[in-house]
Amino acid sequence: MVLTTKEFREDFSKTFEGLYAFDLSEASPIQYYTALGNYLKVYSADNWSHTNQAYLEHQVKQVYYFSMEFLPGRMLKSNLLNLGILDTVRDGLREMGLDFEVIARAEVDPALGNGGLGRLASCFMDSIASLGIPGNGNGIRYRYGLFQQKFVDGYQVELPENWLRDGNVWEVRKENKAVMVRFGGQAILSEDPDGRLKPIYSQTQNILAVPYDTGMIGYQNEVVNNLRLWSAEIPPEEEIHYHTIADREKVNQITEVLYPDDSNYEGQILRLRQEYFFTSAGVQSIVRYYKQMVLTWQHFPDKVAIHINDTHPALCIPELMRILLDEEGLSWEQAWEITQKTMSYTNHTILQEAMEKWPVRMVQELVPRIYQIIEEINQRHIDKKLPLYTPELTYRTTIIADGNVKMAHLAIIGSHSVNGVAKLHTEILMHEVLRDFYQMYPAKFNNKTNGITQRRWLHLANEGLTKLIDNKIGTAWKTNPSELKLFKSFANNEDTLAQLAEIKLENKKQFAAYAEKEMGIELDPTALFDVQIKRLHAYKRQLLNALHILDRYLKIKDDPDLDIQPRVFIFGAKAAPSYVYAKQIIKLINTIADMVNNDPAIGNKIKVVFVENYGVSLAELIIPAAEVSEQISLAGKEASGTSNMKLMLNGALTVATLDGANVEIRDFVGEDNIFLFGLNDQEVYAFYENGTYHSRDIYDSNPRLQRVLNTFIDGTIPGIETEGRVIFDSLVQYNDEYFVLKDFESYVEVQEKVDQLYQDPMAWNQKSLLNIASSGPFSADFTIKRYAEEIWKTDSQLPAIQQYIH
Ligand code: F58
Repeated sequence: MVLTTKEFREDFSKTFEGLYAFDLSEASPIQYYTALGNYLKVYSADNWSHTNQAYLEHQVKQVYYFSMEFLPGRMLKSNLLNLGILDTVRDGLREMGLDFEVIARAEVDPALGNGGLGRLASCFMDSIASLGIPGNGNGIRYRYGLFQQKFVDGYQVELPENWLRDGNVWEVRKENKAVMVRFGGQAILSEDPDGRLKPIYSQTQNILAVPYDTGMIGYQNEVVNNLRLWSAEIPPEEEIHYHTIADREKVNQITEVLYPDDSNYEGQILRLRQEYFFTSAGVQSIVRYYKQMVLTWQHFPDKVAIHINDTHPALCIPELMRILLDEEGLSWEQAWEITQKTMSYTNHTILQEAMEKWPVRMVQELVPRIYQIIEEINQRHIDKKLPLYTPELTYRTTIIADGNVKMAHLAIIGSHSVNGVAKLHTEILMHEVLRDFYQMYPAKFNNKTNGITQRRWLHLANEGLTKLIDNKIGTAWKTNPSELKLFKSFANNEDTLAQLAEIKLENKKQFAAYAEKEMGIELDPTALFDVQIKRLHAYKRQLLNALHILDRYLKIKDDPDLDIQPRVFIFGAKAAPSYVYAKQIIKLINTIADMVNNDPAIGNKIKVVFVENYGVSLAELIIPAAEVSEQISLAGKEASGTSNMKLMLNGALTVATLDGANVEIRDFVGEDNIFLFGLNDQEVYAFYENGTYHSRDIYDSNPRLQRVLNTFIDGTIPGIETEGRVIFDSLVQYNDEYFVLKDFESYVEVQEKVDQLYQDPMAWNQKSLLNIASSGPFSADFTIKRYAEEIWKTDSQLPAIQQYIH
């Protein structure tokens, strides 16, 4: 059934009047948006319930993707696209005299994640539904999302993100599906009448976990999967025990706020509480669902796959054990076999400081029964491995060590699959970071290079480019992204290259309009747009980018008539509020921006734009306008990266170290179409091992770099006495942990090559086109296919679901 604009207008008007009881013409954008959201919920309701029905009726295997974070971005447009009615609704609204873009912008962008890991989870939700794979997300409904970032005098200031202020049209509260999560108290083991040891709980605190479900709509395939986010509440029957506001607050606190750290694990008990809260709630609801199917427990792994997105949900493992042992009466051996077969784990980082470990005392106090189970898992692991490996190796792999519970060890031991997120990253896990485990369990290890959904990052974000590709190669690439490679045959077609350039220019103008309106910075849209967008972290080396800008600045100051390619340097980055050094780098870059942007001697030759409050929505504006993609982390440190893939898909050329997925980007696009520089991971490791890196020597021997670094401390950059000194010292005095100085020379060299190539627009556009055409392999659809086939063993259920239609 094809929706006509007339039908849409009628139904939409009815929805609107039912909601607001007044005439459409008097409403605000948020009201139109809310009405549209409600309309869509009704429009897709049948598909949602049919999908559920099909899964239950056919008793298919389902995957549950447990993630502490989901970063879905605004959902109105993507839901319309996936439902196949984007154009109809847009046209219908226009006929009613309404501006669709204004309405779409009224939606808040739910920032329920920090960065790459959370966004990956949401790209995966889109692909799982679009492939018709029975899959569910499981996470936390934070009352406040990641802080809003403001700049005050160049400093980052954090404001609360009250994303639920206007309500959330997409979610459905399911009070009838609530479960109880137990914290604290004591768990005393005693024998039950059958002689089994069972815990008797006393003085526990019981928290009600209430799910809020959101439909994950597949791309034009009638599938609607489920994202379930849990909220903590006082159980009504226990209200009587909560006497003070402080007591009540403690319960609400559990799901109150997202931890804003993207690279340091947060050792606070509230974080652990959050982790157990959503894993316990999720696992309990899975078990309840499974029991409807009346199957024996042995079949559990044939029907359920639980995926642990980094270690934050690793308590799924002892939680499933607890339920199987204590509530369902299985033996340890049976329960353990089921648990291992059910669980799989993805690692997203090799940074030591990001590895979660919890003090034993904390775990014992917070979840005593879970701790007992972890202890038993640990003991059995040791008993099993000691006869096979040296004691040293065995003890290096224990879950409990030095008074801590190591979550990665628990996740690896309790899962049947462990994967990294790019080839290089997986290699580093196998041969460096997790080599002891790789020796014990070689078959568990596998790679799943990250991917992105081309629906959001190309169709929706870059409609101009989408149309061009459609015109040239047809639309089959939308469901089979490998078809994008057909676009390669236009690499020598001048007409196509000119169109590509025109689209890019248009996108640049749109970003320029934003910069002008929001920041008062005037940009020349014909300048080269150079983009680095990602969390602010020393290892990602936004500093290296800043050094390059300063190097150019000094060159132009020396010779104001210098003929140099004008560039706009665009940054978007939030720093963790407690990460002082990262915040100092923000202040530094903002000050450089002020200095450079307002210097008449520089003019349009350099502009620096540091956008405030970078997130999914801003990424959708920036990425289509980008020409250079900065992927300049120290080799070996970035697990994969995903902005590298989004930028490539939109025609940016990558300036990169051989890190994370950049390596695979190089492999697909070819060495001639990417700008590589810097140390590789082996060279970095060699420096670590032989301790021969001395950054001061580089400072002393390189006058060009010296001059750049001196601007931090000699007053050239005004008003950064403190920050400038700290950063200078970190690089020169304290031996430059991330080899910024070491890579400087080759970085500026490669940037000169970028400038040269840009002088030849056709050559540039050709490489841009080849990047777009080579980005198909990074579609999350492929990544998810591999997860489904190789790890989860879930099958697409499109026919089963579609049988319900009509
Ligand atoms: C990121 N990790 C990796 N962690 O840094 C990036 O290379 C990779 O592409 C991406 O995952 C997806 O695999 C990341 O974003 C976090 O934000 C965690 C959030 C919770 C606390 C610890 C860090």
